[in-house]
Amino acid sequence: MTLDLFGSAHDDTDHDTPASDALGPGAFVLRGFAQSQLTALQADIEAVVAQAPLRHWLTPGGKRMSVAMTNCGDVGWISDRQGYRYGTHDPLSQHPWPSMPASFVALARRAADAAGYRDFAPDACLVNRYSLDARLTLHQDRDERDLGAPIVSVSLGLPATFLWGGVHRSDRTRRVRLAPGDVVVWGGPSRLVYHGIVGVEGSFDAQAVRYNLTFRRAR
Ligand code: MD3
Ligand code: FE
Repeated sequence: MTLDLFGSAHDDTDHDTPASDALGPGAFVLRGFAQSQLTALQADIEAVVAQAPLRHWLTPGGKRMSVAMTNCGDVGWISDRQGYRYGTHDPLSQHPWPSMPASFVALARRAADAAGYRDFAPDACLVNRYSLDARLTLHQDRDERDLGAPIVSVSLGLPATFLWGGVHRSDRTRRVRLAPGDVVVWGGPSRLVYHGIVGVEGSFDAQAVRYNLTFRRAR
């Protein structure tokens, strides 16, 4: 699949909602790209969580993260008093992380391809679960060995407000709403951009959460 991401050569005045927005150089929001697969993806998340439960990591400073996390794939992202890193085993069970469901691998590769990144082969999938009080403060993703590979993120459940900054922490930020089924691909000059999650949209009486799958080439 090829998206006409810049659309300069054709007339698209009859489209109210673009299929994709360029967030910045090398970064694209693919609106609704995973829409038809949300039910299947949710079932696969539940299977992963049954093997490796969601948990709140401690930051190196000893604070409990508000986002609950788990992993699947060859390596998983871990945080504790010793720091941030990727590891092959779940520290809770001491078992290897569950393997990445085929549906995850195929979606991540198809999305990367649509954004112009060929042959993306993620070896790590971080599963983030946001309840209404969860936040992810502005940060860079730089624990991966190969910063040349893109990152693909898939949103499910409640919508969220994503914060998109620049390569310096103090750069100005913009807010981007991420809805279920939206897929974002970040690479090239945008790979080290500061980003975060301001919060999710929902009412406190509903038992709803947001999930985000983040696919990376970590090793
Ligand atoms: C932009 N997760 O897990 S995904 C994270 O919605 C993380 O759970 C957020 O940031 C979430 O580290 C945002 C989008 C994302 C992921 C990696 C990026 C955006 C990125 C790396 C570089 C630039
Ligand atoms: Fe991040």
